Amino acid sequence: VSEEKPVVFRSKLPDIEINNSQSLQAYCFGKMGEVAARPCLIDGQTGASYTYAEVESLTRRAASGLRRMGVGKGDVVMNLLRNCPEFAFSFLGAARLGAATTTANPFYTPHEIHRQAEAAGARLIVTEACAVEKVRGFAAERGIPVVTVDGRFEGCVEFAEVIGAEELEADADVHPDDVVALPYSSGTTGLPKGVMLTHRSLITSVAQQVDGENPNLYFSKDDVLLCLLPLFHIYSLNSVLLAGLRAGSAIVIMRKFDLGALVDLVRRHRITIAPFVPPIVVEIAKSPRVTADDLASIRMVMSGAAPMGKDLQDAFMAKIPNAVLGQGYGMTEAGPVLAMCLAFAKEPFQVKSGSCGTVVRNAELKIVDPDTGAALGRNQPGEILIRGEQIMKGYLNDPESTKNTIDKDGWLHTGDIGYVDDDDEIFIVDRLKEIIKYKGFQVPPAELEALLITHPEIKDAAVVSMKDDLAGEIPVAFIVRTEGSELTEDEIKQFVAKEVVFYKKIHKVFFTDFIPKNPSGKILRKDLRARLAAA
Ligand code: AYL
Repeated sequence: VSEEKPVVFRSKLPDIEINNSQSLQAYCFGKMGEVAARPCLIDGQTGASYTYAEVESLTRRAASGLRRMGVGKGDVVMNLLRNCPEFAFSFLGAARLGAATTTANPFYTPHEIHRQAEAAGARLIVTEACAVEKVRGFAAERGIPVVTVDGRFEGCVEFAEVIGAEELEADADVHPDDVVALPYSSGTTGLPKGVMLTHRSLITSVAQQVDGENPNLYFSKDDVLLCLLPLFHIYSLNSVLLAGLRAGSAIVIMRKFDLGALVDLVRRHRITIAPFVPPIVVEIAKSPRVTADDLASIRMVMSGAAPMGKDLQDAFMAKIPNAVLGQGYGMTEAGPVLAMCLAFAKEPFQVKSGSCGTVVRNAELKIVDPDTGAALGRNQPGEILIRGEQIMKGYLNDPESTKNTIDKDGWLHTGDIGYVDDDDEIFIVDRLKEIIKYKGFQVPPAELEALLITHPEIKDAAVVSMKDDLAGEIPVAFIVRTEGSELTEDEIKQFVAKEVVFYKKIHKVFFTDFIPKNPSGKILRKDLRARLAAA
């Protein structure tokens, strides 16, 4: 009798019971009895430190302030912020009201901000000096109040005022399927869409990481987490802030990346856990300014959001011999974590360099042939699918895209190509979807193409990724000019740069006579990437 090939992959850790019918804030502060007086958030810039009891109280006060400004159940608040404690107060305050938070990069251009605020139906915007001018006019036109965390600006309300004296007496009743976070992601195709993450999905995702007798991602009350990655991105919001709160760890908030400041914070606060993305790992690995001594307190380095190859992983480990270095694999729509390095477990497993982890517990993972949909066995690369209560409820106001991403059996299609090896470790080898990842940030080609063809001298355009040592990938454009046009590469680059955040800039332009497309008009990106490889 031949043994049946396993087609559904599971964690090596047993499933646990997850109480995901409570509210996200109740879950995150679930261990208040043990941690009330311990440090919770530390502002790396000012040194201000808040205990768990203080943070909980501040989120109740933020809730009553937001309610006074008109925020209620089912509403959306936009956090347009770099990392700061107020991000957490506002996010959890809104959650207490039964409202959701949509997060965006404060360095977005006005156009990018307005588009998201509009699509998400933002009722209030919380922002800071660097973005105030970009939202003020838009917000005034639509009667949306603007709150600022770092100073007084005409027509805006200071966050300190929102955090009034009184606490919200009781949280709004929430249903587990109510949306609490609304990050934007373009998923496997097209423009950015609102990803509806519910109380149930985020509780499940955090529990899959840090709960249980042998948590997959072991954070303890004695750990000090570095919160350097932007909280407007789901990686940091979920795996650093929410997971850190749940575990009762201290979280040191860093506003912007700088190697010197990073070393200072690690030394001053004895940071034990450092969540990074590959470009930061590269920079630290390469910098002679950062020594093993500087990083001595760190026991765990996480990397995610983009591929980290074996060579880089090995080079970095030489610099930080006493720490475990591993990867998490996530996708905003997946809640976001699909897989986590099992060497991060309380009772760690042996893992291989270059792997992006093993599927999280309480979830199922499948690898399928992208053409036939047939499930594949071990060591065979195919599209990665995930199922479990952590995945998104769907895209906001977009049932069509939702249907194309989550199939009728509840499997979420990632658009990533990978395989599961004999030890249940996942290796990502390619990407089926069109998204470009610049230092882990999403660059949606469809957005840049739509922008490019608004230029009167551009007849057709296609944007694809090109490999880059520093950023991982960079966006480059193939352009068909209109008859007689002498539009230059620089003019095209500038045209785009004016309209988009820095990481979506076009790095190279290739002029061509036509853009290869299939009969239904879909751009054949593989052909274009092949042209790049041949060039
Ligand atoms: P999004 N290795 C290779 N590619 C990765 C990895 C990884 N470790 N992680 C993410 N990606 C790619 O929505 C992959 O193509 O979310 C995936 O579909 O901005 C896409 O990035 C998703 O991009 C964690 C660790 C969250 C990672 C994340 C990733 C969130 C990025 C929580 O603990």
